Amino acid sequence: MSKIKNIDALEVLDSRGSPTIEVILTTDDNITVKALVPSGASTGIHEALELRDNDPKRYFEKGVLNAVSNVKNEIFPILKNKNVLDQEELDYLMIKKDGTDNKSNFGANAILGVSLCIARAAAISKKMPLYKYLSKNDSFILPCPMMNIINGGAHSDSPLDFQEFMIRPKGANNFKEALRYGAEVFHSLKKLLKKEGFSTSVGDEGGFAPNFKSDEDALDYIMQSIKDAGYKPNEDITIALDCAASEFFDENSHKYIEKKKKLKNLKYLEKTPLEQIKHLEKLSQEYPIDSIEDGLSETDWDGWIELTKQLGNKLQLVGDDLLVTNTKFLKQAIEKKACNAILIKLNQIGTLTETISAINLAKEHGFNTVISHRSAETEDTFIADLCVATNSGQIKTGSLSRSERICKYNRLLEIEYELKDKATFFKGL
Ligand code: 2PG
Ligand code: MG
Repeated sequence: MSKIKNIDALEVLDSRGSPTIEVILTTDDNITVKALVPSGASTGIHEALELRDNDPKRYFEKGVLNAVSNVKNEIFPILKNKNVLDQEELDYLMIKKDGTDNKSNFGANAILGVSLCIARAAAISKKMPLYKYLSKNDSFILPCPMMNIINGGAHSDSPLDFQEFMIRPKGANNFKEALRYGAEVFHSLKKLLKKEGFSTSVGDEGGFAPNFKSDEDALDYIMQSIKDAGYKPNEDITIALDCAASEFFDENSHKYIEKKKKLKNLKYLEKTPLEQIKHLEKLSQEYPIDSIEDGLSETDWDGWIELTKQLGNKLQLVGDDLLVTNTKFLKQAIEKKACNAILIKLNQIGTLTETISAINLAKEHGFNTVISHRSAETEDTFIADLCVATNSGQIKTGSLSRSERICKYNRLLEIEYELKDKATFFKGL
C-alpha cells in the first residue's frame, strides 16, 4: 500500500505562455509523480472553474499562485496518509471539502492536478502502466486520431470562425499508420499553402492558420492535400469539424454570425439555427465529413435536438461546450436526444473519477466518446493513457506539429508498441 506523504505544487507555463499548475505527489514508499493541467480558450459556460489570481501585477492576472497554495495548504492536509489506490474516495473528499458546484473554492486546476497524480502514483504502486491500471478490460483499442490541421476561431488569427478542421485517417490499419497518414497530409498541405502564397505559420494547436475566405476554402485545401499525399478522401481519410459555434452565436438575435461576415456587414449571411443546420448538412454532403463538434451553441438546446433529428443518423455530433464532461448535462442530452457523442476533457469537470463517470454513462447510452486536449497544453500525456484505458477509440490532440500535441501521439505510439497484437485499431463511426 502506498500512502500519500506529501503533495507539492508550483506555477509553470503552458503552451500559450500562460501560467498553469504542476502538482508533485510523493508517497511513503518513495514514489514521486507529477501532473500538469491544461487550459482552454473557447471554454463552455458550465465548466468547472479554473482558479486564476486576478493579480494585475503578474502575468496579466493569469497567475495560479492561489491554486498552488490551495494544493499545499488545503488539499494536502485532507489527503495526507491516504491510500493512493482509493481514487474515487479521495476525489470525492476533495469535492466535498471544496464544497462548491464548480470547484471554485480550491480551483478545478488545483483539484485535477492532485487527482491525476493519485492515479499515476497508484499505477506505479501496482507496477502497471497507467493505461492498464485505469482499465477495466483485458483488450485495448488504439484510437483513430482527429488531427486539427487548420486552426480558426479562438485558436488563431485566421478569419475562419470554425475553430478546427481535422482529418481522421480511418482507413489506416493501426495507430502508427494513422499518424503517418496525418503527418503526410500535414506536409502536403504546407507545400500547397506555400505554393499558393499563403502563410504556413501555425495556430494554438499546431494547425495552419491561412487567410482563407470561407470554410469551403479550408475544406478544398484539405481535400487537395489528402490527394497530394496519395490518399483517397472518404475511403482513407475523412474530415471532422469543431465549429465551436458558441463563440459566434448571438444570443440577442438568436443567430449564428461569423466574425468575417460581421466585418463585411452582410446581414443575409447570418444564420438562424435552422439555416446553420442546413449549412452543416450541405458541407457534409459536399465533403467527406463524418463528425461535427459544437455545430451549434451551448445555449441552443432546441437547435441541437433538431440537428440530431436531421443529421444524427449520418454524422457523429459531438457535444463539447454543450456537455462540459458533466453527467448532469449528458443526462439531459441523452433524454432530449441532443447530440450523439461527448467530448471528454478532464479539466472541464476537474477530477478523474467524474471524467470516467461521464465516459461510462455515455457508453451505456450508445454515445461515442472522444478524449480531448485543450488549446493550451503541456508536456503531460495523461489523456493518451486515458483514451486507451477506456477504449474510447477516438482522440483529438491537435495537429502534427508542436511538442505539446506530439507528445500525446508519441505516447500512443509507445502504448501500441508495448501492446503489440493485444491492441486493435478503432475502426469506426
Ligand atoms: C475544443 C478545445 C480543444 P479549447 O473546443 O474542443 O480543441 O478548445 O481548449 O480552447 O476549449
Ligand atoms: Mg470543442
